[in-house]
Amino acid sequence: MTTRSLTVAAAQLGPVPKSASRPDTLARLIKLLEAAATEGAQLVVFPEAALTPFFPHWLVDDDNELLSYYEQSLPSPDTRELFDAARELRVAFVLGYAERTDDDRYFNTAALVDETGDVIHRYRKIHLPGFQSVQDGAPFQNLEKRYFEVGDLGFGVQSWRNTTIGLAICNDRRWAETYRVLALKGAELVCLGYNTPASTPHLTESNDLTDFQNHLSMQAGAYQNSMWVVGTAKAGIEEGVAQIGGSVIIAPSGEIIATARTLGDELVTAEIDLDMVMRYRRDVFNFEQHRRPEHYKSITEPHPRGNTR
Ligand code: CDT
Repeated sequence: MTTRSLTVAAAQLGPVPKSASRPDTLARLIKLLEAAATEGAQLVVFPEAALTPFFPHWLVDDDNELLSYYEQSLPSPDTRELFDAARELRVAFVLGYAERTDDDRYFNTAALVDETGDVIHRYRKIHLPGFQSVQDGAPFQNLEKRYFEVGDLGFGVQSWRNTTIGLAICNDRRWAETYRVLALKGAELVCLGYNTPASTPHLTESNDLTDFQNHLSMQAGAYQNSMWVVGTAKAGIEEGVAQIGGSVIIAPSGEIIATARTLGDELVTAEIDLDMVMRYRRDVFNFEQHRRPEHYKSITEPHPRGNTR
């Protein structure tokens, strides 16, 4: 009996400084794509906001600077070479980027681009962390709620080659609903990128747990929903903010089968057994047989002594 397998790669990036030109950054992505092709990868996952520094980490006063971080089309003139490389190498990729729409709406977006260079699926980040306004005294900001709208495309899935793919972005990975909705829609592989500070200014007690909680979230999501997860970091010290690495490929068993060792540009590649998804979904996580949503009662009314006092 043949198994369905796929070779996937997490293409971790080190910091992208403000001073880097788009062509400089794109050249790094293309280099990783070429290395992935050499290793036999069919799908490469780049980080969240892979083309720019993670600008929500500071207040951008200058409108021209702010607009320079968004892509108005994909491929844009600045990113076309990456799409051409994918077509030549016959490698698909997932790219996180800041999106500006034709009617001037702004989203934190990821696109799935197939091996012919066509965008076949798009996801706009739903769980935006951080704040609308500057937090005085914080060592760095997270102004995602200022620079992006909440994604309006829901959690969709896309059939591609021999599997079904779902996308998520950074903070989405911490929320159980992300994986469950994607799993219920049939996703076997979740691809996500992240920019995660090594410390959390408003929850310092978790500072030593950042790497642990990063993997915990994705491993739990993978296991509890019987899916593969590829998580890719933008790592290292970017514009003064230290970001974690730890890019991973995680099996439906919840096990990490490959992980990054550095905080720089690094490729993490593995051949994955897609049938493992069905083996787990036929048994422990047979949603049809064991899941009981009709018994969960109302989830819309929190207990009066709920989670915020
Ligand atoms: N980019 C992004 O979503 N970052 C958030 C920071 C929150 S800190 C707990 C993340 O979830 O990694």
